[in-house]
Amino acid sequence: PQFEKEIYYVDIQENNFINTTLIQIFANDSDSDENGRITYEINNDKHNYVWIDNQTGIIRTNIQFDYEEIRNFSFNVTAIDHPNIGQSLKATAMIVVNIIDQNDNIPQFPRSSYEFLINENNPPNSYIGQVTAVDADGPDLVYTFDAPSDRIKSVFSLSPSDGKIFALTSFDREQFDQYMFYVIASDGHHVSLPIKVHIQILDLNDEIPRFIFPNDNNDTLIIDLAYWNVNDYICQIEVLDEDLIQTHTLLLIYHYDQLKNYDYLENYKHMLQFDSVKFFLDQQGRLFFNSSNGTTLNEGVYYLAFKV
Ligand SMILES: [Ca+2]
Ligand SMILES: [Ca+2]
Ligand SMILES: [Ca+2]
Ligand SMILES: [Ca+2]
Repeated sequence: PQFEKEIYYVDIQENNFINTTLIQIFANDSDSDENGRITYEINNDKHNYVWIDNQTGIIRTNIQFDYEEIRNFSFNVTAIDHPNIGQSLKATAMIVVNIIDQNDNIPQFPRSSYEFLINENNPPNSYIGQVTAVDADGPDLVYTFDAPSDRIKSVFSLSPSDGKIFALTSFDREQFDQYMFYVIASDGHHVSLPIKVHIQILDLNDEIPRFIFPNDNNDTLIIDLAYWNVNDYICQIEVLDEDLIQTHTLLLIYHYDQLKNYDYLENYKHMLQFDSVKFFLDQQGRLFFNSSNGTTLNEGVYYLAFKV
């Protein structure tokens, strides 16, 4: 017997049905009758992926192929004649099977949520982080926001090809300290489940502390000596610093020299007399009369200055 070819090449799409016909092979034998009757066998088929009809030479699949598991395989087939007398004669051919990829996997993110941190006051177009999905069919995925708000679209950009997230603008933690949005990955046919991206804006010391009390419109306390005890708490000096980390220090001013950048007061210097020694501030910014140095409060006006 003699095969038409030494090697047969066959393509088959993955996800085939079992028993799909791969190919029909044919060997010629010029002898007549039984001398020329041929049967076929598969040799060295360790994997058992296919089976052959030994009369017709039709080779069919035993399993459903998965391109992501196996991309090609080969095996040998033998054609045997059946002589009335003497040894049977054989011929061998090789079958090479190529499995063709289908887009049969959905892109998947390894995590359902991501958290990224970025300092406020970043320059525009700063890189924040990257989200990456995997797809067993291949790496060509497109990343997009999933139903983003106008605000998210105006503040973040997402690189479609690699899932990199950038800040379009500079963040101010004192305005918004976190953002949340969803990202999906598409392979052109399947879309991943949305993943949650949480972006936290980290604080920098960029806010100037301000006095809430006293202030320009409210800077005087009236105490009635008749009802007031010398050890009583007087008031809270209130300072607002919108930074998360409170690094400011509140001081009671004793001398004009402790003030900086107050040159405009130069002309009033002789008038600036502070009664600070009669008072003290505790760590919490609460103001008390300083009864420890034997001072007594008399009727009159006392001037205090604070610095933060
Ligand atoms: Ca595939
Ligand atoms: Ca895919
Ligand atoms: Ca800020
Ligand atoms: Ca800040």
